[in-house]
Amino acid sequence: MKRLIVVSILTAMLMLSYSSFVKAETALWEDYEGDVKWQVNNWENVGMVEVSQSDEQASEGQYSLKVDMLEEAIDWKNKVAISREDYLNLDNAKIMMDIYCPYPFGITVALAFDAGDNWDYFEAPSKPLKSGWNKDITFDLGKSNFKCQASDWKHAEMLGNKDDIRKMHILIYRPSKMEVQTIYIDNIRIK
Ligand SMILES: [Ca+2]
Repeated sequence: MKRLIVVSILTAMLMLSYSSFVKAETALWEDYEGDVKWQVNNWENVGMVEVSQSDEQASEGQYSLKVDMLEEAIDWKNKVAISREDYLNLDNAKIMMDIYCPYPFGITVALAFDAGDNWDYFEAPSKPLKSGWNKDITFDLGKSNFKCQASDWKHAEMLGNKDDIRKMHILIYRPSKMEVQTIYIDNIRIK
């Protein structure tokens, strides 16, 4: 009987550790179900934008992040940028997210990071959004396709200090002349 109990406990422990291992494979990092942790960037070359929690267009749970772009896009100011501070180890990582985009074409999304003690900026190539749901948009952070100061702002470098990320930025690029627009983001995962 005693041995049976020990075996049962061991089996339960094994199953528990297996389930936490599976969860660690793809971790939900941002679900927008709680307080909004994202700030709007006020860099010179970004347009006005507001973010808020929304109960529309959630792909996970009940809420998403509503991103209201409030200014006409022009050539040198053709994007908006929102950011969340967090210490992350993104070595060998991929980032996945879902975006609902009600517009037919022309909008793209990119990820960027501030990394290391100097908070150096690295930006991944952008990906096009199609009309409607864009589920599982995936950024592979292991490629030499980041632009940064060291690459003279060409997409040619590895993400530096990827085990010491300080802040994640989501950038929405828009064609010139696009005016007020709203998209929704949800379910950001780290794989
Ligand atoms: Ca959600």
